[in-house]
Amino acid sequence: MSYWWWCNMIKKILIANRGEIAIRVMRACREMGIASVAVYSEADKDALFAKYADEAYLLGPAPATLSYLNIEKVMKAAKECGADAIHPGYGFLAENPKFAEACEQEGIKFIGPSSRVLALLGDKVAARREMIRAGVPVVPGTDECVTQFKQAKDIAKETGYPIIIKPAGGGGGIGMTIVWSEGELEKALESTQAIAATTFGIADVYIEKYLTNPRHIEFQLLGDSHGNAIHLGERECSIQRRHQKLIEESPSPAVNAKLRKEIGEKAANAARMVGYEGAGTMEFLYSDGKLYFMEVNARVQVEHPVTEMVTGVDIVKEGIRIASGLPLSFTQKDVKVRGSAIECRINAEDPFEDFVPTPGKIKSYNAPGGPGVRVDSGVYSGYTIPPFYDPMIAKLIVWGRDRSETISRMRRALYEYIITGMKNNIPFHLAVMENPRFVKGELGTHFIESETTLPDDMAAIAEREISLENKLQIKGDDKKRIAAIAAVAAVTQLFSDTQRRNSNESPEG
Ligand code: MV4
Repeated sequence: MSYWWWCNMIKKILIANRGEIAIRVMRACREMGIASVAVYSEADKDALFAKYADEAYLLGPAPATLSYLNIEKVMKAAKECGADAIHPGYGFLAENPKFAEACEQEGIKFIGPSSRVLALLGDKVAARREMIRAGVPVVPGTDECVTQFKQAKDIAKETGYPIIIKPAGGGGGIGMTIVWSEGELEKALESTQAIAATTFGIADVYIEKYLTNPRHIEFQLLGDSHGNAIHLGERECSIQRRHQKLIEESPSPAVNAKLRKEIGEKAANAARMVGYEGAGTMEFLYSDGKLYFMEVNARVQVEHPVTEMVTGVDIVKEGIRIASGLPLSFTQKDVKVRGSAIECRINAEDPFEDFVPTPGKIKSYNAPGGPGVRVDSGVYSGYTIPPFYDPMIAKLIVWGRDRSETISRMRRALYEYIITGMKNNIPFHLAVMENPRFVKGELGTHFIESETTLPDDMAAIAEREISLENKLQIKGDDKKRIAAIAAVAAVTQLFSDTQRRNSNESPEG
């Protein structure tokens, strides 16, 4: 049964975002025969996404508040170009109910959930309550916001210490306080409320039992406007630093088919219950074999490609179909998780210097390829990464028949990756791909800080292996070049020594 003739198929999409995710959406548009419109800031004039689009509008100066976060400017561009829909990507305005509402009022389709659903899920206390109602297991704690010390004390007595106080208007780890004993509670409650008020404009906080070193596991969901909702299995995102994910994978080494089905179906059911439209993610903490709901991310996420690799579903295209009023193009029983996929976020940051951002000009660039390799990026050789936004250069995603093949393939792809001109975190990814606990799948949210050998491992790999970049004598910075010449000289020496030893003839002939 084909629905195209009665649905209101989108013809032109404005992408209210930048970088790789803007290109990801435009790729879907091109495949679907939909026109794409970029909006860009003065800092992004030369960015690939602004060139890739069929049309491009300058929004304003580099600071996001004057460009990508400015609802009026984005709406003006959308009206001017005659877009019938807006894709928000991730970050910026993606989960802003006011932005979704502005689209609804202008009759421009917001590709994602309704402003009502965004507001509900943006309130973390309301979202928790809704999930409890839907039968999703949540972390033990409150089902309403906590205002009084007495109230907090009673809850903490029930759950036991440690506890964590979280802002109701927050998410993503900002402004949370861990409390280890009752003595610290009153001060912690007051300071968290104060931080919540200044950061999110709402002083409301809630309390959960604090789980020590849990795994971060999230379920990918898709809901349509016909009351269907399905899940695409889970991703594990435990490898992160200061709430910035660095490596994600699907499936999680900790989740078996039974747990996936049980939690996936509960998550999809909850999405159906709230009337969720589009792509979304339900975040869980995993501890002692159990999954506990934390929050919903009402958007397409950075790490969505690992799910696309193992399920074969194009999540972005499906989101556009849903926004056009079409039903999901498949059912839950069509979904199969096949093989294993890992994503490494390649960032312009120095892993040897506490991951400080290193934006700047890319002198030369060669992305990896070959079997099972996907690169989602918005850069090119000669492009300068601006300092105003996040320093992600690319996402390197690989697929393999099993996790072990995926890890070998990732190591191979990282070896192929050439980015010169600025420091990047490829040495970090190489070290993790060799880490014995990572290889065994023993992960937790404190992985990076507890794997204290990682800095030495990074240095050791750089010493041991001559990079492809150095073999090709592509100029990085000078220090690296000198080191490379020395390394090549050492290997040449070793090689001739070995040859001499293995030869029957004496070196003198
Ligand atoms: C927690 C937790 C332990 N127990 N909640 C941080 C990000 C935000 N989405 C929730 N976060 C956490 N909530 C309870 N009850 C530990 C974290 C946490 C974390 C979670 C996911 C990924 C990385 C993390 C790093 C530190 C803390």
